Amino acid sequence: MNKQHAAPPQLPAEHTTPNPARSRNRRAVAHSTSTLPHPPHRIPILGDLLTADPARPTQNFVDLTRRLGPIFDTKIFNQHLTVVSGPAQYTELCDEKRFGKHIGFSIQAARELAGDALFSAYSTESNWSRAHNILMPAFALSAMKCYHDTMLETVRGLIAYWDERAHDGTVDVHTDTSKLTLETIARIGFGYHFDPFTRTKPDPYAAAVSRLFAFLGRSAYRIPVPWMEAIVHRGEIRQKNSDMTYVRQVIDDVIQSRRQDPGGQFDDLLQLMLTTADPETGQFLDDENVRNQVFTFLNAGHETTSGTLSFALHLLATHPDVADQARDELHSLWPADTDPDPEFGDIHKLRYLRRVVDETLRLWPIAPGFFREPKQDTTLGGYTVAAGQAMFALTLQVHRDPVWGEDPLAFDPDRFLPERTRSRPAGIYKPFGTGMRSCIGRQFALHETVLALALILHRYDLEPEPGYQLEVAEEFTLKPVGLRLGLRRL
Ligand code: MNH
Repeated sequence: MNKQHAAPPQLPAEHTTPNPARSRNRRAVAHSTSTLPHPPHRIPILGDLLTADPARPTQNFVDLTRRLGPIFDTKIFNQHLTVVSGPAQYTELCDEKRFGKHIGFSIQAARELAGDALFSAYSTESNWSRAHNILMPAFALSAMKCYHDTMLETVRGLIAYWDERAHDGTVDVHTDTSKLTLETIARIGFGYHFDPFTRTKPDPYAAAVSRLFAFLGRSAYRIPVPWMEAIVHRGEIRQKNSDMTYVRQVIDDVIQSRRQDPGGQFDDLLQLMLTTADPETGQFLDDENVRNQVFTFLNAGHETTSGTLSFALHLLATHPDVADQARDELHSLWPADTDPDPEFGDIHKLRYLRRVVDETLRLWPIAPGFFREPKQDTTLGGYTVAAGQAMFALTLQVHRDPVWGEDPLAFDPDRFLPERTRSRPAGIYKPFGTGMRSCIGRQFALHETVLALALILHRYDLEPEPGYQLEVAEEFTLKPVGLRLGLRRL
């Protein structure tokens, strides 16, 4: 069905928590979008549906930018979305005094599964600040020390798995990086082991979780009229409901057994959420919210990091000079003929490898943009924009703007040398979003990514598949399609 774009229509009101700002501003919104440039061939009722690209929505926005400029309007049925892709306007859109996170479109769909957990909460909901205050310390750079050993053990699981496959043919990169990152966040999040590298049958919990994520990813492509959706997609919806019941039950069982064992020694995120009060209000998170947070971490914490790893491996395989330079750095820590035993502090010594990751997230920001809305009626790029208006900060385009220099599409990790970073305008590099709603898991993702790449590069030579052309799919996040690499033990 070819009828949608990046931003699925909002769920009807009964599925969502009402947002007073939105209903108040509905009329102004319709008016202010009418003066913006928009895609050609717009028609009544369907809007820009016929020229939209449901499979590659944000890559299509990048193409549209060339024709429509730094700020333009798109419309699918009655849903407008203002796309902002000029570096100057993007930087303005990140001004927290005038703009904030917008909960609409796909994030509304996520609320059905994750409620008011960190990612999908309105900034004004008390559970947002409560969870933010409780969890921030667990995601500080210093906290990564506690997770380092678990991350290392999980990466070693992947390495052992790849060792067995290294001599015959190629590996399915994204499937395997996803196994790695889901396992890492499940262990660190709530002490759950999927054991994806040793089990022969799929874990029923992992299978349910991955079907739910896929369901969320497809929400843009279902009929936006609830009673029609219920009929046309009844099989998929029945599966979603039973998966959701099962996942809730598993998480609730873990929560219950923790509650019954208050003296037990656990040091995971779940334990922190169950035993820590918000320092500001003295309040605890309730069980339903804790369950939603666990589910959110499993989701937010794994697809993004696995995408980063997959694109980095593709770029390293196709730029052997960069891979060699990264290996030189690794060998200065761990000689080529040893089995590395990375310590927490080692990860921060790998400055070149970190630049490889930064540059990967520039060219392929796994979260290709984020939603914003004006706090009050204002102007942007010479256009009036109304309070509550749905806007999209198109990171994917800003990261490729000529402001990055001569050849913005070239993969050049040294762009992130401190002196070159200083010579660019600030505020044009935002792979982790912006302001108070930016990514809480940034240090977590960077530590895991650098650690995994270090062990992989130290052990294997990466061979691209002859003739492979990178194709990028979108399901909220970007991911490479059909990426396979040959691994040769070094
Ligand atoms: Mn993460 C928010 C990108 C890894 C947990 N993340 C965001 C946002 C971006 C983002 C962009 C802002 C979204 C918005 O404005 O609507 N996140 C990433 C990327 C990676 C990543 C590119 C990996 C690379 N994120 C992780 C990991 C975790 C995590 C790992 C958890 C372990 N992210 C979150 C949570 C939020 C978030 C939770 C919501 C924070 C909030 O709104 O308070």
